[in-house]
Formats: sequence, C-alpha cells, structure tokens
Amino acid sequence: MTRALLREVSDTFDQAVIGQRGRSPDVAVARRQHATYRNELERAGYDVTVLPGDTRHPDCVFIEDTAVVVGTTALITLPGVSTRIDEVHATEEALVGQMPLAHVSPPGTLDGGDVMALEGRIWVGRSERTNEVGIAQLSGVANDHDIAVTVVPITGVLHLKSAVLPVGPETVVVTPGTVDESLLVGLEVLHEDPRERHRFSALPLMDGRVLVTDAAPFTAELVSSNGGVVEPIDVSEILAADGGLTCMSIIY
Ligand code: CIR
Repeated sequence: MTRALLREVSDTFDQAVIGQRGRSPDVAVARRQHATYRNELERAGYDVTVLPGDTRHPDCVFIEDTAVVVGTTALITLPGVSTRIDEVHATEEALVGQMPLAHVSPPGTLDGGDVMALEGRIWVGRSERTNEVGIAQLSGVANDHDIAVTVVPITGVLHLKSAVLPVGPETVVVTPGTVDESLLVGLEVLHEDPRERHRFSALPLMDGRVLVTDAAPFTAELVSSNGGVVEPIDVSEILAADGGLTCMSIIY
C-alpha cells in the first residue's frame, strides 16, 4: 500500500451533494486544503497520482467512493447516488493495467466510503448508498481472496467511514449511536468526543502518523493518549460537503 490516487477539487465543488449537516463548500479554500492533504501523503512517502477534476462531477474529489482495493483486485464501484455514477470512469482508466479489476453492476450499489479493510477482514456499511446486492458482489470478490466480510448497518451518517475511522492497525474511533459496536469484532474501539460529534475523521499514514481533522481536538487527544502520532489538518470545506480524510484517496 504505497501508492495514493487522488482527484483534484472540481470547479463545481460548491454544487457537491450536501446532507443535512452540510453547507456549500468554498472551492478555493477546498483546493488549498486538498493541496495540504496531498503534501502530507507525499511527506509520508506515498507515490501520489492526482487525476484532473471534472466540472461535470462536483463530488469527484471524493475518489474513495469509486474503487475499493480487495486483496489484489480493484473493485470499481457503482456509487449509490445517480449524480456520482460516472465518476468511476476516470478511476478505472487510472487503475487499469496496474491490478486486476472487477466491477459492481446494477442493481448493486456500493460507495467506497462504506468499505473498511483492517486486519485481513472487511467491514461494509449497509447505508443509503450501499445496498444488499452491492454487498453481495463485494463479498464475492472478497471470498476469492479469502477475506471475511462483516455487514454493518449504519444509522444517521452517510457512510461507514463517516462514523468508524481507523486510527491504527486494529483501532477505530466510533461516533456513538451510529453502529452496533459488537460487530467490530477484534478491534479496539475509542469513542468520538461528544463535543465533537461528526467532526472527527482520520487517515493512518504509512510513516506511522495519523492524519486527523483539526475540528476535533479532544478526540485527537484521545487518539494521541492511546499511542497515536496525530497530525491535525484543516479540511473544513471537505467536512462541509460530508467528506472526511479517507474519502480523498485510494491507497493501494
Ligand atoms: C456525497 O454525498 O457523496 C459527497 N458529498 C460526500 C462523499 C464523501 N465520501 C466519503 O466519505 N467516502
């Protein structure tokens, strides 16, 4: 896992799909925040490729939703909101030839933000974006790689990784009340600080640091006191459009 595929912030990012807690993001500020994110990945040692943004796809910066690495295969997804379906083509073009590809097909839907791979297992969120057929198709690819899949129904958030954030090889930060934590078998669970509900996001980097949102300092302190080396960054405009730190890259 030494490469990172990113996609530029689109000129139309202010028209991104926005949920109840969101607001229209500022495109110029988002670009600066995205550049910082990219720099942190490069500083950590990733070989970073950045695909151009596309004005037809306001949400294209959230490239995580378009492909999921399952073992040695990249599963090209079928995003669960119609305006995002065509985002997958640029991702597929970038990954073809680098690893075998598989595809989610209708009536399956799957957003990469619902897929969490840790400790040789996959947890997949059943959400407004990811349906049973998509989960079955993901499970088929995972079975081919002897990877077990656990389905996690999620409540009140967009994706599994809106609410369950890996901060280490077997540690996650969970937003209380969003998932049945007994399904997170084998993982150490920390809880997002109630003062910072839905403001924490994280991405563990290969140099041992954990990128965290600077909007959740109490939760970051919890991760730090649990042994994590946290690196806070400002991604206010990404959070505004319901994104987080995992969603801006495909790490493979
Ligand atoms: C959407 O609603 O699809 C985007 N505005 C946010 C997607 C965030 N994706 C992610 O966290 N994996």
